[in-house]
Amino acid sequence: MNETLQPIFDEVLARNPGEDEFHQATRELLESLDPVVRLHPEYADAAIIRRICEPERQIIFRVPWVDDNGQVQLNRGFRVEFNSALGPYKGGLRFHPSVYLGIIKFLGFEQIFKNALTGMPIGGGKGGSDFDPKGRSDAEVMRFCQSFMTELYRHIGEHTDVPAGDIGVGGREIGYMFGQYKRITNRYESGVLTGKGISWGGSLVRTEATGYGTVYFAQEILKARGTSLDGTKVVVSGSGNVATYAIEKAAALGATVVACSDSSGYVVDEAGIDLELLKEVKEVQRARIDTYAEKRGDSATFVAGGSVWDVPCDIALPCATQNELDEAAAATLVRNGCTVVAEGANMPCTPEAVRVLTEAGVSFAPGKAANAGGVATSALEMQQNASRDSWSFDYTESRLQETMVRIHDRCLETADAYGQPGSYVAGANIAGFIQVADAMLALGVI
Ligand code: NDP
Ligand code: 2IT
Repeated sequence: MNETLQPIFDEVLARNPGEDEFHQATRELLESLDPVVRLHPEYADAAIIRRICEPERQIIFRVPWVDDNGQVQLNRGFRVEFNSALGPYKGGLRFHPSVYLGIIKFLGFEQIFKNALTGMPIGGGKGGSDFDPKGRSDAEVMRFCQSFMTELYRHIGEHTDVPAGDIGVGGREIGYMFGQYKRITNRYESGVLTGKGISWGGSLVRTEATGYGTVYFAQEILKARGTSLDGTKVVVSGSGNVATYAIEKAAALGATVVACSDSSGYVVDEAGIDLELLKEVKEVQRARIDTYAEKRGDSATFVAGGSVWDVPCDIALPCATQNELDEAAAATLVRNGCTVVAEGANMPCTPEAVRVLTEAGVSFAPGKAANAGGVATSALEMQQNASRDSWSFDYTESRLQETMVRIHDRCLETADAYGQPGSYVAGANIAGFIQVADAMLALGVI
């Protein structure tokens, strides 16, 4: 890091002790900004980078709720409103036992630049709780969501802060939270949350958008390399929302998806993952991934634990969680001839993995570019809510696809302009940063 950026990073470390994932995300961004600060001293003069690394507001709250046995349970809720230079704070809510302030801050920080790349008028934020929905009844999940929203409602609004889903938060949870918001405020304010059900203000394609968008991004990378998805072998990690629809779109574009996973292990299915069965197991039964292999019969095997990246593939789509693909996994992918890695999840590749992939000539697309289709379609949901309209599946999907093509091209053009041809990391970080930085300069010292 250069002499302007290093002290800023040192300040981030000192101000945010123990928040490893937040340090990782800020370091990765700052490492891309060397050519930017040389060309634009005005950013340093206005302390833009220092201000961008400090959330505008951080909210932490108690979430008490009563379980099915009548016992009082206690969780912690978070909402980090990171940057509103481009629009209302926008970003998902994550319910997972690993959630603490450092995870929410890394996600909120990434969201600022991802949202800028979409070209939509949305700022960056993220929230969640250390609540673990696994094994909880619908009634318990509802009571938790209602308690969570009983505090969160006072901080959000269609012009203020618009949450959505992330790990552990899907249509069911958004429904319970929207219901409680509506009850407390006595307003049918559709635009306060995205990822809503279709019959009550949701957008077609939002459910599919992150996974589809990641595959569209991979398709653009392959085009730039003079090839296509057709006939390729793909490995996807995870088996949640993003993974499911990445599998669906990759298969639709002619690839065979030979493996996917959850935190218990992975399944290999050389005949190609049977999507209907996967949805039945994961979305309807909320079962573990070994149930898929049991029901699938001969073509599938379940491997307990282990690394899904051991399965040979041409294209790898990490769609589970942060730091799930490390240096050793990257080396395995390279050895097996993988040429493209596109992040459906947020920061799934460790910095060492990114280095191994890049040095081997693998095209690597960071999450803030490759998974931006989810939040971009959330912005389309907000547009539909604002105009009390609802668009067709095909029209909405065409808007998603155009957005992914535009982000892809903007990354490559920006990387070229700043002397790092072919680097999606440099392109995404620099293009996203400049857009937010220019808006912050215009808005004064706030
Ligand atoms: P889901 O909760 O639907 O699915 C998460 C999947 O990842 C599950 O298969 C889960 O397995 C696995 N997983 C989660 N945590 C871990 C862990 N610590 N170790 C191993 N596996 C894990 O979440 P989403 O699909 O929505 O999110 C996946 C990723 O995509 C996240 O990084 C999220 O931030 C990112 N993302 C999501 C967007 C969206 O629109 N939903 C948009 C952009 C990015 P298990 O069930 O065993 O925990
Ligand atoms: O990480 C992400 O971009 C999301 N979880 C989606 C955010 C959103 O507001 O749709």
